[in-house]
Amino acid sequence: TATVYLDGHEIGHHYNAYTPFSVVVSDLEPGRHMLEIKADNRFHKDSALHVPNDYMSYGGISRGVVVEELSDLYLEYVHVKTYRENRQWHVQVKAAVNVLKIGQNEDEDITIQGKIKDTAFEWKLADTAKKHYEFCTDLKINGIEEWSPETPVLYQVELQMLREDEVIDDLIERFGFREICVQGKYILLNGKRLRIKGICRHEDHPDYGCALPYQTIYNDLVLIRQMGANSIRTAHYPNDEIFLDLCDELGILVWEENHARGLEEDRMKHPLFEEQAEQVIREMIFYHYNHPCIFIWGILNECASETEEGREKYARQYAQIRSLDSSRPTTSATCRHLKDICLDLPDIVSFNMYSGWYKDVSIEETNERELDWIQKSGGNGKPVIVSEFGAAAIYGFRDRSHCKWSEERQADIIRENLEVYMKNEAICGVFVWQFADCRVTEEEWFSTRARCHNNKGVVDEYRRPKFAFDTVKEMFQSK
Ligand code: ADA
Repeated sequence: TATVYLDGHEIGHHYNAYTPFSVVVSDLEPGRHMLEIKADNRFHKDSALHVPNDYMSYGGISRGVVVEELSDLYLEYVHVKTYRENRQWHVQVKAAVNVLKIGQNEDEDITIQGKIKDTAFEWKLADTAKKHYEFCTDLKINGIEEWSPETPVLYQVELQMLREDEVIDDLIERFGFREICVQGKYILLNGKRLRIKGICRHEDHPDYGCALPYQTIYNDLVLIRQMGANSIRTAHYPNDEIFLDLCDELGILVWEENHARGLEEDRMKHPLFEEQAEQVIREMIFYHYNHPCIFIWGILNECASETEEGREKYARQYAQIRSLDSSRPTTSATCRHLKDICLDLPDIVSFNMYSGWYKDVSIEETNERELDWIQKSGGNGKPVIVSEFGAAAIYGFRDRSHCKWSEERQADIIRENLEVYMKNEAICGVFVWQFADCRVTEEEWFSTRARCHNNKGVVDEYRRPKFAFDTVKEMFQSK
């Protein structure tokens, strides 16, 4: 939770650590001012989402702070949606202008000029009688290169707002020409079937907590690309925009999800749950809309989707996502095996399964039973993703008997799972749990998490590869 003060007066308050927020202050006198931001990571009775968990809720300011001088009219956002119609690429550009001083520009000519490649467009602000104006234009663009993991080509939309001939604001955003569709049991990227070879990643590092600097994020992505992965799941919250910018540039597909992990029915009944969960979705989509790397919006990892109360909230959140962005499919990683009552709601069915770690069961039989049940319980004909599987290992612990917690056993279990999932035509993607070992909260988790870490990383928290790193690399690069 962040509280923002200017010259000692509270001007803003924001719950949740993972999504951006902004505060506009007008009529500020020129001169020196004091901007203070108070970050509070304590678990609190008014917090429905931040609870003791299998990841760390760090304190401190974990995202960038930007101070920007605005004119009395400013461009609030620009959203770019790309799609193809009869092989012709279209760009739908939506933007908004906010007016801080109503009626101050009645007789002035206010124009918003836009440009994508060599295509120009223009909007006129008829008056400044309202606080907020929205614009939308649909353009046909030729001669572009599509964005994909193989060719992550990026373009810019450039807006300028002019009062008479003076530029009073501009806004430049990057985007990519790509289109995500669900067709039967397949996810299509630009019309081609995707096979997701993914890994789940927490924002966590022993030197930086969750506030990883650019180079550290970049190094993670290089390692993940070396593994032959083409996708990352932001378990279990929206990620830093530096991460998303880098995934755009490196062509790494991202499943981004709202902030929730393992909230049972009683927690989903928290009086502030809906308000807080839906705020994360609103801010996640508002601020991350233009990133071509994001191909799926996820919600509510392993929450109470086996209950009627839970179903109602899942349904609300899927509907909210679709109302904010119709260009990306939805999903949720479930662990309510053989009892989930929400599989008819998302576009893609995803499940977490730890065959071979928590339960020494046949991976093949467990998978066949799960897939059969999904087909009969609302997921029929939909794409299926195994959103988590894996095992723990303590870095450097070798054991010739391959006992549990050894690097050998982790590699064995991951290999056996990938052999089953990657050859199954009903499964269009997998996400290994997880990239790096990460801190967990001591409350409620220390006893089952050696070192107060979730040790299922294929690299340890210092990014030192375990045997499993090589196993994932061999399997991802061979198929
Ligand atoms: C769940 C959960 C992950 C992690 C994992 C584990 O699937 O979604 O956050 O806790 O289990 O390590 O057991």
